[in-house]
Amino acid sequence: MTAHVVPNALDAYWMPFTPNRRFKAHPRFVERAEGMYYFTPDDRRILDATAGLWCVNAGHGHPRIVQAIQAQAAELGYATNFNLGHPKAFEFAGRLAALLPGDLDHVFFTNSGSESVDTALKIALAYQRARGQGTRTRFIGRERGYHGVGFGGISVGGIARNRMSFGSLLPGVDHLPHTHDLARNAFSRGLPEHGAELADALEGLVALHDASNIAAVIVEPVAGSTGVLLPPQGYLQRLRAICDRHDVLLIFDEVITGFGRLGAPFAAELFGVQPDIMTLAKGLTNAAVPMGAVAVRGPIYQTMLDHADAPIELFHGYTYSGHPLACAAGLATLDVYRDEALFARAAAMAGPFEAALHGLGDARHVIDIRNLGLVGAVELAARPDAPGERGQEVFRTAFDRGLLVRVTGDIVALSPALIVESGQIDEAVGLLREVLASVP
Ligand code: PXG
Ligand code: PLP
Repeated sequence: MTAHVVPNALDAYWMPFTPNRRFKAHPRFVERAEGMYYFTPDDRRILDATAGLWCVNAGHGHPRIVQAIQAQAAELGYATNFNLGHPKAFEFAGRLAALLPGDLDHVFFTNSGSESVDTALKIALAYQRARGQGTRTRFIGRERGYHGVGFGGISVGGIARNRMSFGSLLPGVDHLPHTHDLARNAFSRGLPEHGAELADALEGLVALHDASNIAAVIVEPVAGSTGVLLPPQGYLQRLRAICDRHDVLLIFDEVITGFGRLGAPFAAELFGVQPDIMTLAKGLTNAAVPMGAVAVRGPIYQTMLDHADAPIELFHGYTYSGHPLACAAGLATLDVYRDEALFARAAAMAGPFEAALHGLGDARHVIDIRNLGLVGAVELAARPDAPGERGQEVFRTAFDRGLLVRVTGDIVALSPALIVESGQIDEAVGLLREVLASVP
């Protein structure tokens, strides 16, 4: 399909999270993008129902963000943030602090969600030590959690394939049970009714290890990567209460749920649950320049400044922390979210999105549909003896028909940019229905 791409030229690039042999035998390319659409080298239009990879929340190639990056590249392309400041990093941190819920008022910059997660875990350990609770070194993650691909992230993450090849990982990590329960909650609209009690497993782990050994619990408020697993009603509130009872930090990984995805600025606000630390990436810069961030509550930052035992309070940082292009992109992105009222728009489109998605309830292979804000999933029955194959075929067939979806196993996830129009929702769902009918 891409005449001017020579097959041998594909060999050098070891593609991430991709079956390289299969892809290179049947490659698929996009060359440019605008708004809700990608365009292939032969100029076919692909409706992007995934906002890139849950990240291009303001749509592709937003002119204000493009312009900000271009201007910044010409003015200051790079400056280290170690012992040297540039204004936009401070401005961006301040804008984020104002936007973030509660007293999440201090922001550490990274370059990805994975780096944000590993940074958050390190901050949790250093903070516990700084406040005289250095025995609190254990972490608690969750089955089917995705927290990126750093050693910390795969350790607290709950995906066997992301862990099994990589040795002994971080010691001292336990996992809560995941909350996905089709037997009780299939075809829920919004938050599922059953399962808040699954949070009580945290009490069990505290009883086993004693709170004095536990640094933090980390969860995605809504698990994205493993197939849009929604928290049961009351579940996150219960987790928060148990963390409070035992003085354990609660980290929300909002890499996907942040910046309007759920129809509120952050999941923490939608659920009314305040985490102690929040990890961010993706929508932070509309993915136009890679960037991540970790936000912490005032007392954590203050404790580090007051009690950490060296003039440098946190021995941690990246060459590209606070990169000027990323800060410029991030500032422009926040302007766009504000001026186009995109979080409110996501909330307004959530109803039409839910209605259209649940219209697929009678489509072939479908065993569940679930949704919240502008994220949704259609779970398909797996082929006996070939789990994931139907999903892969749906992905390829959809792309050939002009629709980009995200597929995890046999779960099709949709997370359109917050600029999506109702006609585009209908188009995406209509195409998906045709694809499901044509894939055996
Ligand atoms: N935490 C969460 C909750 C994420 O969703 C990361 C951390 C890591 O971010 P980086 O920027 O390091 O990739 C993510 C990323 C998928 C998929 O299959 C999702 C992500 C990444 C790759 C694939 O849906 N989310
Ligand atoms: N490896 C080497 C040899 C380095 O010098 C550095 C940074 O100076 C790194 C890794 C870390 O790179 P980054 O700061 O981009 O994460």
